[in-house]
Amino acid sequence: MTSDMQRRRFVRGIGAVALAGALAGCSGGGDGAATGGGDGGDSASVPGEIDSYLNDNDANQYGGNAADMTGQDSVDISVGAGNQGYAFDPAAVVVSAGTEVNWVWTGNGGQHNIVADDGTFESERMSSAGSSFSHTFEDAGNYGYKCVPHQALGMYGAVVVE
Ligand SMILES: [Cu+2]
Repeated sequence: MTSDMQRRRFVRGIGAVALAGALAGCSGGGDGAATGGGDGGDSASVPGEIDSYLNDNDANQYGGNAADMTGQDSVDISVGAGNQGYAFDPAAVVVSAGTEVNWVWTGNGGQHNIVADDGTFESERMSSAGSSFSHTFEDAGNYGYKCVPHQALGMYGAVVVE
């Protein structure tokens, strides 16, 4: 039952994006439904559980909102962002179920990895620019993760799957 509801919401999200795209062409103004076409798009609110998780761990680059990346087949998150390379950018994202998230290393900040708190995904430690790690989120839920080498420096992030 839960998954039926989620599937319906997912389908509706796709429809809204397709419709918005058809209507808006490449104008992109307005405050309509999920546009999410490019980087740095709309922001979305963050579930309390994830907001606490990121605040409690002093997550770098987290300002209380998530990037709304719903309705996309795949999204990119930078690994090694910020002045010192100890951040994920965006630190928090909201995606639709079925989305592939690609973490892409900037080459800054030394060795990083991606480790989900609940063990759902875990990458190798890598440092070279262009290295990447992907995970497809099939199930709705809140997924907090961190870079183990830099967890004491606030290198935390989260993926919220709708
Ligand atoms: Cu790191």
